Amino acid sequence: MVSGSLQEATDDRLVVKALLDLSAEEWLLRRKGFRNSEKSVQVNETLLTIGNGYLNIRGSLEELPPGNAGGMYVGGIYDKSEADVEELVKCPMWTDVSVWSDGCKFCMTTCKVLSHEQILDMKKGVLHRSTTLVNPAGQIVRLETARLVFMHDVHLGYMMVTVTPINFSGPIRVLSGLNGEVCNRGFFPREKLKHLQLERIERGRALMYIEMKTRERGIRIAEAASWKLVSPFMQSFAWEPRIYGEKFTSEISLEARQGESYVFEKLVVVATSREFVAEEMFKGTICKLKSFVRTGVVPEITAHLKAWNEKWKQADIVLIGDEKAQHAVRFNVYQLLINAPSRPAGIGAKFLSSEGYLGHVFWDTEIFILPFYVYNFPDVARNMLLYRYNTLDGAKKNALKMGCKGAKYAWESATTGEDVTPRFASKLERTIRLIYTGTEEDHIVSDVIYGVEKYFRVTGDDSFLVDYGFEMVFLTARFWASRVVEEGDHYEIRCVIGPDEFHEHVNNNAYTNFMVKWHLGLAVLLFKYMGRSYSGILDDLVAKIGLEREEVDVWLAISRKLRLTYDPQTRLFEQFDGYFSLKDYLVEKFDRKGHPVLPEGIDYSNIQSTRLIKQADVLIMMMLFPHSFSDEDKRANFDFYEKRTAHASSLSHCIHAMMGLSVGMRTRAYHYFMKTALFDLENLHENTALGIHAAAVGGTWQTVISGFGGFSIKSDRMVLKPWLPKKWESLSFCVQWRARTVEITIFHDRVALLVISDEKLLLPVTLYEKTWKIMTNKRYELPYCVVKR
Ligand code: IFM
Repeated sequence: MVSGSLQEATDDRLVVKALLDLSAEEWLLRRKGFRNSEKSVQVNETLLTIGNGYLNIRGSLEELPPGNAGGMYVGGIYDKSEADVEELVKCPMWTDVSVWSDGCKFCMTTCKVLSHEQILDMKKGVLHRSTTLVNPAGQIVRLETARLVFMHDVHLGYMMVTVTPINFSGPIRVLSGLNGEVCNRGFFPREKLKHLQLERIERGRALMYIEMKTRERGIRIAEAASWKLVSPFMQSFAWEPRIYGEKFTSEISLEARQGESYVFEKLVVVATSREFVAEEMFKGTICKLKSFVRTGVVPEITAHLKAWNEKWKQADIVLIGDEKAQHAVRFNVYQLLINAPSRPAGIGAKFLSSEGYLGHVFWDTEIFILPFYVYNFPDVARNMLLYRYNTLDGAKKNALKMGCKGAKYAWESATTGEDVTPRFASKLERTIRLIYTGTEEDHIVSDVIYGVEKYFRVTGDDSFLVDYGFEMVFLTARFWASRVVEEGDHYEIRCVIGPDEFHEHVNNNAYTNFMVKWHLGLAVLLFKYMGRSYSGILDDLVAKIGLEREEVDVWLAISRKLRLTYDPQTRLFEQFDGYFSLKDYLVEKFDRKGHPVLPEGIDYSNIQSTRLIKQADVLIMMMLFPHSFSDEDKRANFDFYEKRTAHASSLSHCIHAMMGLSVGMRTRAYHYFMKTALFDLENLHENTALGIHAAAVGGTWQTVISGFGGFSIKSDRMVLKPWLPKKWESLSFCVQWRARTVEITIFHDRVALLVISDEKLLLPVTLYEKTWKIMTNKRYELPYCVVKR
């Protein structure tokens, strides 16, 4: 008979085991061996990032080997101080651990590494590490760690550290603390930028506390932690807390016995002054830690595993027959899951995985990343769009600064929405050159509105439109009306940069102009819709932003008469005025990784005078509005522009994958899909050290769902035009559409479909050319034949 407390202890052990046992191989990302190179260390750190959307932590080794770029980032915490512009702040670290024996630290670079592996368990959001080291004195130690931040309570973190002396007995010291001595990496080589200043550092009985404040905006970040030896039970060991300036170190020393494993646990709380008023920070954070310590980690683990399970239940994509693609897709979905903001916040171009692009928010967010959340977690999508609403004041200032009206979303956005694009290219591009994107890459304004419309179309969330969306659409439409130039019987937009950033200061970029045409048309429609359905609210809004009927008439006129150059003979859209007169070169050579090599004599100083482009431009316009262009037009433009694209941006491949599928260039499409899906896993642009390419991650999801799955929503119906590569036996995914759950499995000849809803409804579904009516809550298998192109 097992006693109550023994039973509880056994149950607790089972819960911890459920967390720490590795999931099946397809859910793991393994990084084996150690290469003592800065690049390799940092690539691993990026790939092994853990997080929960509130805070993310790079997968740095606990003892922080030379060349590391470890860091923890909390979404939305930016600071400028001496930096050129605001940047995402590196926060105090709590994952540092070091093990010492005989005055010698066990470290990857001063010891011999006998074995080493880090494993990211993507199913549970846990990072494992197992390393065996031998120090110069011949002492062998095995160090095992597991760390996570909780998904259900984003303020909590946990780490388990196991130290085993393999061939010796004697004193060892194991140190861990709270490290406020952190700096951002800065702009120039070896520059370091300090964004935090110490507010309070305290120790209690077995507790540590640090509170720091951003230097400019005064946002406080507090961390409280407990660090304990939990097994074996020992009568005598020493615990010594020490404070060195901005660093708290808690040292446990003990007499270790050969072969015995010593297990330490760290429980952590992270909070900011966005959750607690400054005076309550200390009390609030410490109380939370105490209650965490009191109830222990087990209930949190249970809730964490449940939260991850639910996330994967919604977002997992099962792709039978292509292990490599399956693993890569899981990795990309994992990234999207650990970066979902639980409060109104933007998502940076590198997620929260690093300081790359200074943590700024670009068009990547609405065009590449948002669709995943719209279709899987509409609340998260709403939070992302609320960030844009909350930054409208900044956007108004941006418009004013350039002598325009209304609101202009920033090309690079941070706290306020005022443009924070750096004026110079980063040191990472080696040469210093002026950046014009902040003043010219204005398509961002309509990209944000594209996100708003997509969110509304898929979720049907009228309240968002009423409370925020209408105002966003109208103020940005007003910006365009003041930005365009009237020329004879049409309108133009001059001096812009389109998605192809090789060509600056161009007039009438096709993508920009098409987006603006659509945006102004939408504003007119919504104005009418508001008049019909929300006349009272329209009156309030009209009063708030001073909107006049005549202004809306002007939007309609501009939308109709904005220039777009299309040649009916060739079916080509000219990317911008004069593009077709530029010197023509084709991309014909590729390097060993398959990247386009620029033709001889062409480099970034003269590429502007050629037709070579950096990334999809006209093609992204066609991808975003698939129903607005004929198959022939898509084909002609794909054939023309693909040959001239350098794919010098991670945003390019997924667009080519989706467009390739829509024009029947399926082998090319698969090639581009794998490039996108493996972008970081294979470090394709050699810059994964600087963070995850969030747009490629979102683009991977889109390519699977809208590309291979051929899934889209067209007004009241689902439209499916699937195509599976030969080796894929099936593709299964699940989406949310107007509070319904849609489960889809695609085979080569049929689609299995189930729409789960609280209501009994008959819904139209178009599968290739045929439209079916299906009942909610009933499983269907619909046959189809792939349309040949
Ligand atoms: O937004 C992109 C841009 O299109 C190309 N350069 C990188 C930016 C951030 O990802």
